[in-house]
Amino acid sequence: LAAACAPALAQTQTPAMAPDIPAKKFEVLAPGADYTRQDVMIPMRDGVKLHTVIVIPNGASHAPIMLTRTPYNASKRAERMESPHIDSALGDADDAFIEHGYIRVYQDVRGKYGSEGDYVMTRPLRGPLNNTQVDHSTDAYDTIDWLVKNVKQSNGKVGMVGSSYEGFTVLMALVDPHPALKAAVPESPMVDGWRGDDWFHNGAFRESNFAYITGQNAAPGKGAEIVTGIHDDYDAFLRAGSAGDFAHRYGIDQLNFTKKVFEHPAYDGYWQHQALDKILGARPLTVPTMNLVSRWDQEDIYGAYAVYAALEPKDKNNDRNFLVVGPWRHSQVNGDGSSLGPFKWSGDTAAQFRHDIMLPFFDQYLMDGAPKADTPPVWSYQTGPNRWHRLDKWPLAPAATPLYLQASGKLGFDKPAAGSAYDEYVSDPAKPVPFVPRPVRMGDGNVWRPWLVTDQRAVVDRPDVLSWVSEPLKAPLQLAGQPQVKLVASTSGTDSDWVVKLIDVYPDEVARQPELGGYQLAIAMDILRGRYVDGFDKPHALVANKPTNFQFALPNVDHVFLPGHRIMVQVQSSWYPLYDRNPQTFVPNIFYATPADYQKATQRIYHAPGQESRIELPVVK
Ligand code: PG9
Repeated sequence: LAAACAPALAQTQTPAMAPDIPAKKFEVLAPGADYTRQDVMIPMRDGVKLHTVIVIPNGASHAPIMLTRTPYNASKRAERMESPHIDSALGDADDAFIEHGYIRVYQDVRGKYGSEGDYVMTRPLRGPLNNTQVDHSTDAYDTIDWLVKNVKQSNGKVGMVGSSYEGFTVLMALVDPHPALKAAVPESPMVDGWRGDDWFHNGAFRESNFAYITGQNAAPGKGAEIVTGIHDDYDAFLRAGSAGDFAHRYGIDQLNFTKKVFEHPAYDGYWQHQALDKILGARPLTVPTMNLVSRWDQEDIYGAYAVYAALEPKDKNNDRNFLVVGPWRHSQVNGDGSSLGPFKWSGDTAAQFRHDIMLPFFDQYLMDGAPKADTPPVWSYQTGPNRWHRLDKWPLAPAATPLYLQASGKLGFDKPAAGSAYDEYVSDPAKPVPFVPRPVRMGDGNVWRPWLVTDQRAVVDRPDVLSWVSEPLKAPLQLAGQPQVKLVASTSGTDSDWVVKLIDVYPDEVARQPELGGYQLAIAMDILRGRYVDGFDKPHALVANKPTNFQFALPNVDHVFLPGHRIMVQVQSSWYPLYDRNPQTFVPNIFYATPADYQKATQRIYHAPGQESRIELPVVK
């Protein structure tokens, strides 16, 4: 009866059961859009295709191309917002390129996100470590070749930019570069993962990497997260034991990259053959390159200076090799650079760089008919006075002015007198010094990103942290270069870490910003794993209780200690859990140290005639 009463079905062209999800990718129309986006698969010389997003502003013609090759999902980089407007779709980092009508290209590196092929972490160059026919240098070459032949709106000139891993891919493109690659800005590039970039610093392993390694290697797309169920990373790592034990407990040791790291704890061929400063230093410099790094770069503070130094002798006409250092944390150049932690700068220093320095630099080489840019050889933000300055070279001064540790916690430019010969502390691996106040949350950006400017008062009173401090300065003291640590120290164990911090102690009261009263701002700090005292590829046991010269460089500084401020040096033997603990007993491979290897040790820092612990400062006279 119901069927008999139902109205007759109208005749339509779309049957009720036609599938509702189209077979062909659906594109929403965006009337009024000011750009088009193309997703293409670009073939490499071995047949593997790489997913590439090309964003072309409407009306573009003879436009330059700006390329970034990323392991972090190319699609997302052109999707800040779903928007018909190019400046909403691309990120802040691209504001300058949008302003001048660049074609913006993002590509997934091989094996990540939309790209085919095998992913190998920071894939080494073809050679001793890579017997395939492809690397990031060939992939960049093949990509650029395809872009200039296929993107009809371009003028055939390509620039490359990117930070960190993306800075590494910029540098790789400079190895036998494609002739259409006309200028490059590697930002905080990962250059040498052992000496002082992501994985180790002077042989001490950075445990923050475990989260990165699982995030990056567990899957071609977004990887996995480590789930410890422990709020404080300090506890999570300490309860596990060695770095190897931690990796095993959470299954991270199944990943090949973890295995590679664990199998190469020293600076052997695996790391040496990947050191990009050495690789680039051995080749001609043809592409104008602006090396950029952040002053408080918590991930890659080493590499940009090393590449700049390796290329500088080739830059005979001062027109190929440049250096920019801003008052930033890692990659902050691509966001808002007005402040870092409680420190406020002279406006948005990152936007100042992007618009006033980077854009004219790229325009000069990429934009048809653009004027020559007024690019300083070195553009550096001097902290203390807080201002950019243009320099002819870097460093301005050699590390030639010793600042001596003295008795009674004093610090000064006079050699220590005879008397008390050393200070000592007990370093207990069961209670390592936290690198930031607990609870330690390394995955929290608010903790991790600005951590290098953390107030060092957080640890100054621990019995296992020693400090030496100068009188308040009567005149400004300008440093511009790389301080060198020369520590005369002994341990009652047979291996030891040495952490040394150079600190600007603010006056007791800072009326303009009261929270800075007495602040202990580290302007340079780093760690040395003692077993490498005679060479990074020559680990050996230390002789217990023997005063030994431990030497290493601190990160570069461009800083003025202002009158009324004091200089402080802090020394400690752990920095946890950012750096894995030294068991203080020599073992062949610290990744596999057993609980019994972790022993308390008495550490002595000498300040006696003939045994002068000091930091040699690059003082500008
Ligand atoms: N610092 C990150 C990284 C670079 C290269 C290798 C591993 C990590 C990054 O920010 O990309």
